This record gives sequence, structure tokens and C-alpha cells, in this order.
Amino acid sequence: MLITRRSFLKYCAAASAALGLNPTDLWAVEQATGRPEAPSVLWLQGSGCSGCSISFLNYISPSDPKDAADVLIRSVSLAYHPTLSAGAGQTVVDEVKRADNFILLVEGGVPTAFGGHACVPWSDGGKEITFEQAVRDLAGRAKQVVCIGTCASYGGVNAIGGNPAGVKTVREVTGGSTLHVPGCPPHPNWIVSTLVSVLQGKNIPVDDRGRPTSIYGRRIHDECPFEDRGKARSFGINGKCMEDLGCQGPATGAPCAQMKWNNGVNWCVQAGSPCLGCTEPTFPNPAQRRRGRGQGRGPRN
Ligand code: FSX
Ligand code: SF4
Repeated sequence: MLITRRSFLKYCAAASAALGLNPTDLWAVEQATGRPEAPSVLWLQGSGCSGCSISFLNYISPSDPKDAADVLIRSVSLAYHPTLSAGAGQTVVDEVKRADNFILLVEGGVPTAFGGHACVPWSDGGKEITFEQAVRDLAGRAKQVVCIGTCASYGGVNAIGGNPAGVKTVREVTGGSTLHVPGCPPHPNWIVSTLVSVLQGKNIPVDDRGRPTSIYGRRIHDECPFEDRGKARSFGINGKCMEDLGCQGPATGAPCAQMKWNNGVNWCVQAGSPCLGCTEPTFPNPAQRRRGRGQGRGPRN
């Protein structure tokens, strides 16, 4: 069963979630998705914590659920999401099999050990389909593949250490071009603005890590307001530079200092924590270099 724009709105409203965009973006996405040939969106979840989906839904506007967010929700044709889809079972599997003209969003890394059976998103006719199979199949048919979060983009938390499940990036598994929206999780604005650009068919300039430069082109440290306010000597000290406590801001591309999180309330360093570099291929262990791993070449055009 396909999720209609209306029904997606209902699920999101039930979760007290709303997504925000400025009016220009909204007008643009309405134009982009209002076309009969506009692609739908399939969202897969693999080896992750679902935090990326939660972040996507976490742009809360409790006082006015029918604001700009409603327009976006009505505009995006979400054909599949493992937890937002109303339908289940073979009906949904058949819809996914029939899907064409879609953008594939992948959240989470791809487990490849145990024949891929560490992650089984669905069964088809009683046969288990592994996440690895699903990603390979759908990526091959998608108009564009977008990795949501650091796990899908670079392996992230799930590929660290011994990596017993053999978690790989989407790009390692498919060998194809992928657009990356890293962050553990990514900010909802990063997800939404990238999705809008993809739906508009824009050419999205990316850096050498496959990330849109419009979002990730500036380093945390370059725009951190705390550099001149003295060095923090312990964690939990608000408003001081965390450089001596391992802050990854100088090596991390992200606009957290200006955009902040939770509707502009706060961000890591302001809350007394070093930046952990969650948008980088080295996350969560900056000492473990994974140069070249899963780094996308930008969108397919
Ligand atoms: Fe990874 Fe998504 Fe971190 Fe979690 O599932 S980017 S573990 S916030 O949410 O993939
Ligand atoms: Fe991630 Fe650093 Fe931004 Fe915190 S400040 S969300 S660790 S990029």
C-alpha cells in the first residue's frame, strides 16, 4: 500500500512532528513534486539506531501543525518507510518491487557478514530478503541514491572496531554514485534541504566526501563563537573553547554553530561538550582513519 501525501501528514501529525522550510523552498518543492513525473521517495533503514528518521521528524511546531511543514508533507510522495508505512507484509513488498521513478534514501550501514542475514527488512513470498540485497536492487533502479546519516555514508558507529556484522557503506556495496548527508544524526534541515534539491533535479555541488558543500562546506571551528572565550578545562563548561578536550571542530564540516539544534535551542559546544565530528568519515573514532571509504562522487545526473 502506497502512503499518500495525506496519510503521511496524518502519521507525522500524530507524532507531533513537523518539518520546516522557508516559503521559497516550499514553493520550489511544491513545483518540483507537483509534476506528474515527480519521483517518489523510498526510505530504507539498515544498521543504525533510527536516529536519522527521528531527527527528520523532530522539527517540532506544536502550536501550529498546519504551517509550512504541512505543505512539505503533502508534497513529498513517500512510497516506503519501514516505520511510517501504514501497510505491511507482502502488499508493501509488492509495491516496493513495482516501484519506478523513485529516489532511494538509505539510513544505516549495510551488514554483509552472515550472508547479510544480520539485517532482514522483509520477506518476499516467504523468502528472507537481506538489507544488502534490497539496497543493491533498489539502488540499481533508483534515479538517485542519498545516504542519510554517517552510518550509510561512511560506516559510522556500526562499522567501528571489530565490526562483526561486516557493516559496509552503501557505496561500498553498490559501487555506484551516492550523495551523502552525514551526521549522527543529521540535522533535519540538512535532510530536508538536500531532499528538496534532489526533487528539484538540481545539480548539487559536493565536497570530496560526497557532501553538499552548501551544508558542509564550513568547519565548525571557523564559526565557533567560543574560540576567544578561554579554554575549558573540564566537560560541561558552557561557552568556552573545547579544543584542549578533544574537540573535533577544526576538522569537521557542519553548520551547527549557526543553525543549532532542537529548533535553534543549542548545539554541542554551547552545551559544554566537544564536537565529536559526527559528520566526518572518521566518526566515531577520529584516530581511526578510513580515508577513501564510502566517499561518494555526488549525485547521478
Ligand atoms: Fe547512524 Fe541512523 Fe547515527 Fe543513528 O539509523 S547516523 S547510528 S544517529 O540514526 O544511521
Ligand atoms: Fe556533530 Fe559536531 Fe555538530 Fe555536534 S557540533 S552535531 S558532534 S558536527
